[in-house]
Amino acid sequence: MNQPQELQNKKTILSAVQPSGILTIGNYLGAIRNWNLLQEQYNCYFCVADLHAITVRQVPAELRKRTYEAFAVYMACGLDPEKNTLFVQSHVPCHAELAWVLNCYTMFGELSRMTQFKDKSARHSENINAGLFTYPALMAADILLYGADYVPVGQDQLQHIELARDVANRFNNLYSDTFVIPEGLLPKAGAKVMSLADPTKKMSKSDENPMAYVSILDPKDVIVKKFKRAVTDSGSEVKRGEDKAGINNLITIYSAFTGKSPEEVEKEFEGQGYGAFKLAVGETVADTLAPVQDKFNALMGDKPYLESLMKKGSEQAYRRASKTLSKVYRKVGFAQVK
Ligand code: AQP
Repeated sequence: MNQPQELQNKKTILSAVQPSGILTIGNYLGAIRNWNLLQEQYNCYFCVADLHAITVRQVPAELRKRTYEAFAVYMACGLDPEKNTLFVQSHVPCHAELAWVLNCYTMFGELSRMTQFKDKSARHSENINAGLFTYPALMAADILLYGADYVPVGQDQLQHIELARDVANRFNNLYSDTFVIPEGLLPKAGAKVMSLADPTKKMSKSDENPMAYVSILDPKDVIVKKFKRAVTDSGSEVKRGEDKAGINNLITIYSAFTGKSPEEVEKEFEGQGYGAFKLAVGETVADTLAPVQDKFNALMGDKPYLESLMKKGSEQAYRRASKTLSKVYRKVGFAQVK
């Protein structure tokens, strides 16, 4: 099927979030909120990365539920299924297939250097599986299948994008131009939201301490309580500084949610203590998320509708992805019969 002219001229975007927990304000600020801004300008593919999620042990029924929830969160945050291709990764088999091929073009040494692998293998020492190690090859497949020019992500994923670029270049040099070389796109604010329990660590949806993260679906009282209890230093001035990781993080969050610069935030709270500031951050975040939560609840109440969109999205994604895969199979020398 030929693409309409307007899609042919648009650059392509791909991004994803793993349904490994309820999505957090880190995922929101680092990724999904910015996807919204891109959907008009680009040809966008957004997927729920369930294949990635099983690199860490999941409870099957929970994973299934989280997959629906993540899909509904995407839409509740404003992603329009008419303008974007929204799909679930495991519904498009090309991801797993290309990942296998790319595994054979990704070096052991490269994978060993990945920070996420080191962090996650330390956190899950009982289950350091091969999938956790080769995760970046699957992520490269996600990106390269769609010829993505840009991949909007939080800072933690830049290293994986760098690796996807290296693998794509290696493949292109060995054969001929096959893959578009992707670039990471960082948000202006909120590229790295830190844990509320330990502000030297990234906020993660799978953190075992629920006080460490704020989920997009947390009720207002819970959000306010989590910010009230956020770990900060012993000072009282709302001002950024070295050794003030906690307050720096809260200023970043408030600034990302309000659009105010960190300097403006410091001025707004001059002379007020941490208590007043934490309350303001909690209320602002909760009030911004309230309409998202309302839309989410409505969507989750209509599963057949969500499933019809998942199906449509995966068919659309498959059409694009299968073209890239068959090109790759041809280049590496697999016999193809019609
Ligand atoms: N704390 C964060 N600040 C800014 N951006 C973030 N992202 C994740 N955490 C933050 C961005 O969200 C997108 C999806 O991430 P993912 O779910 O695929 O994997 P992740 O980066 O490992 O996210 P989590 O929440 O930490 O998941 P778990 O706990 O399962 O490992 C990416 O664009 C990421 O940059």
